[in-house]
Amino acid sequence: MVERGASEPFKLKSAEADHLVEHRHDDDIVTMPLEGLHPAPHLRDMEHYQQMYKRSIAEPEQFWDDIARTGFYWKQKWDAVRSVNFSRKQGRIESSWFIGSKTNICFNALDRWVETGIEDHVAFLFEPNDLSDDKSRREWTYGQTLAEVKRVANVLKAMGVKKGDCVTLYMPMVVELPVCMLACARIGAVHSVVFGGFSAEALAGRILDAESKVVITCDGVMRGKKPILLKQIADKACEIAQKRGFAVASQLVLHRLEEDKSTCEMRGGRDVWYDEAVARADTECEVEWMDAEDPLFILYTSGSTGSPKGVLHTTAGYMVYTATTFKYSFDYQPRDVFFCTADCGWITGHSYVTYGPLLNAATQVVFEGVPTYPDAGRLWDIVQRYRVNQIYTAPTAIRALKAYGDSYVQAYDRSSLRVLGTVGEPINPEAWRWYFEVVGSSKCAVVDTWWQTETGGHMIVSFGVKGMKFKPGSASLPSFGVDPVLLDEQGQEIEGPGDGFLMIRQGWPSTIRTVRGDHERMEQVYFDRFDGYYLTGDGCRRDADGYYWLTGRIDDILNVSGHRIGTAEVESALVLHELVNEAAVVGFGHDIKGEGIYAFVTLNQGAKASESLQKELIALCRSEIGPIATPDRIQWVPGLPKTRSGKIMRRILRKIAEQGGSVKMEDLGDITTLADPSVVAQLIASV
Ligand code: 6R9
Repeated sequence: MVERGASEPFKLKSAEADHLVEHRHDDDIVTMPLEGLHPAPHLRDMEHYQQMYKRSIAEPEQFWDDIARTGFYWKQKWDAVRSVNFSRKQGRIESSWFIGSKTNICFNALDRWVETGIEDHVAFLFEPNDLSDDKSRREWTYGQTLAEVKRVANVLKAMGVKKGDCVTLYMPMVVELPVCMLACARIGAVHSVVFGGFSAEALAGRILDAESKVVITCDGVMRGKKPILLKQIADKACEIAQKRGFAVASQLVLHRLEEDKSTCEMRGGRDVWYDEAVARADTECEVEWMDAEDPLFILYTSGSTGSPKGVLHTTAGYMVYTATTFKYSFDYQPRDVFFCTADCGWITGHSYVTYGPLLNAATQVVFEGVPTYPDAGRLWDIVQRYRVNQIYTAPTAIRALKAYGDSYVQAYDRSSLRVLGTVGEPINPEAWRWYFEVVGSSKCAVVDTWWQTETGGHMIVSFGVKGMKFKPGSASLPSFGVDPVLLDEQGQEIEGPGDGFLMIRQGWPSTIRTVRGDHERMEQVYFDRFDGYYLTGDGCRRDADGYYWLTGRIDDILNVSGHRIGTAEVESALVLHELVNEAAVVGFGHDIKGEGIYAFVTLNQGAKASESLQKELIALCRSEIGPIATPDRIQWVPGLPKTRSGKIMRRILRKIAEQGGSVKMEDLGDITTLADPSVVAQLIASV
């Protein structure tokens, strides 16, 4: 098997990421509409934001001490607020917060509220895939949620799960998913949620890496009109793990399909139905008091090299940061109804479905389906049905819905909305305007939130505060405790306006702690290139008003519909085919997805390109990774443009992917370092 080709070291490439951000202007300003403000907002105005922000940077320890002390329950208080080292020259990279304290995030999310007597307050409003499925549509109070969490926790204990063990969750977007996450947290188990769209191969890799003896899954789920048979995929993943010498001991299986349970194959001694086990389980379950830095979860995310890495977050810092950002970014107020459309398989679902909202005693909608089923009005039907105050979704969804026209929005009452949140990729101004004008009737704040799996919570935010000047397409201003820095190629800090690598100078409470099983990899990826800062992997521009404009990844990570996919992962899948010699994958501008996947493939001697081979390669990407990794285009090429040291010059491929056969040699920049410059003309000719 031929290994995928390495890339040149990352460079700022904002010009090539232009498709993400076309038509963005510093002086395109929309003032925060007064109608969209709560009468008693958490942030009174921009001065209040500035004052709090400045304090969070100047006196971070006092700032976070105040917030942590007043907003949470601690079994034991901390001895020191933090200990952070972002410099490899100074030693091991570390980030520890609320050192010496003991707490439990599940207790803070549930028991705390039930103990103050608000057990009847609604935590979740479950909205099923099918509009007419009234028997599944239900409310979960804080009391009911806590009771269910305790039972699930006891089931896990009975399966032998102990503090520190990892449990893999492969589930649809139903309330039982956050319930299972909280059950893990309650007993000190570490959860690893794997998005239900990942393949058996991808799931197996994550089960193996985490050494999960217990997997929680579901017979299947309808997403729109499509059934997804999760249990079958989980079984296949267990088989793959078994072949590699690892046995999954138990599967806890939720019953969600209409079909009779008997249609789902259960293996004796290993598989247990969730409802049956939970019904039998004890209703009392003490919480496990956790050290501040005890692991809470791992979440696998794509990197620019190798297989996805297990980003690890711990207990106290993550808890304090997600709760605080939820409150301020969305101005969440008592009795508001929040609605995040993200799946818990992504970090957004962790921080802003499971943890942030519950830590604020919030009420939120959990939606099982997709925004276009039964039609493109579904999200607005939900907004009207539950009188949603804050909606949080991704630019790719906004663009997709915009394409169906305004009538789907206008058919519903959206007057409850105050905040329109966005996350996942830069939002293009056209989508921003539509969100603001059509969805929000020019009355709501558009809160753009830039952050990452590794940062745990919001980092750069366009706060919907009185006096805020929104700039469509700019993530805008740093959140509390976040100190962004732009560096040039030489590692010099850029003062004032400029374009550079986006770095974060000082630690914030929910900084990535490590990559599971490989602290060295974590140090290398995020702290090696520029000593003393956290490397975000994004390029960024700061304008004269101090607003931040994200310009796309500077590494080999694609952002497809707001989901991270490493080009390396797709390339590794493609080269598994016996006829493929080499593959190079780049992104290109895609109207709905933001970025599409473009694969350049060279075949082995004698092999012939064909439509059926193309289908086989697509199937391979889907089975190795999942449908989100399906290449949009495959181009057969005689060779790849490589430097003399064998590195693929991806910028050439990106230009071709973007402009096709019309690309001109003179637009490609310096190609003299290529081992064989004649490859380029052949590449263009083969489009
Ligand atoms: C939360 C999440 C992180 C990468 C990040 C950046 C891109 C996310 C963005 C954004 C511009 C925003 N990104 N939000 N770019 N504006 N508001 O998406 O985490 O899946 O780890 O992806 O997504 O490139 O580096 P994750």
